[in-house]
Amino acid sequence: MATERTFSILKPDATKRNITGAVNAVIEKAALRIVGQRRIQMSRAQAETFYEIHKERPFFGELVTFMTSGPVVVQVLEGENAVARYREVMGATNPAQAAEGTIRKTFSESVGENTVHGSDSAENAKIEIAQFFEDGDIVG
Ligand code: IDP
Ligand code: MG
Repeated sequence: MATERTFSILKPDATKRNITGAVNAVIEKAALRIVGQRRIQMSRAQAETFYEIHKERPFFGELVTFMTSGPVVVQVLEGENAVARYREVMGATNPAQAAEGTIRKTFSESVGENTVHGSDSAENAKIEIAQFFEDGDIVG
């Protein structure tokens, strides 16, 4: 299995509750290395572009409103099989269905406000990283 990178967001429910360090501890314990990290306020346009794939879904408006409701932390994570590994560490989209010990099971309060984003493929990881990071801001 090769070392790869994935894109992560600590969502506004995480910054609001001041638990970004606690979430990062879970990420690092899972042998994922935070090689890029920046705290930003996402604009509406950025959130709409980022979640474009969901624009026909009934929760799209709610999702964009949530993602712009406060600061987020955008991250690049590096490790063995990082895309799949991070999806495992995050847990199911709905925290009620997430496995014990996952970030969403431990920290999330609803399917919408579910604390973290992680890319679902290596191809999307590249696209998502490029939306928020310059090459020089990732130091592996
Ligand atoms: P994922 O984040 O686990 O990949 P997706 O299905 O790609 O899940 O959905 C993107 C995001 O949209 C979720 O993380 C969550 O914040 C939000 N979302 C997904 N399903 C619902 C829903 O049924 N109601 C409200 N928000 C949702
Ligand atoms: Mg997704």
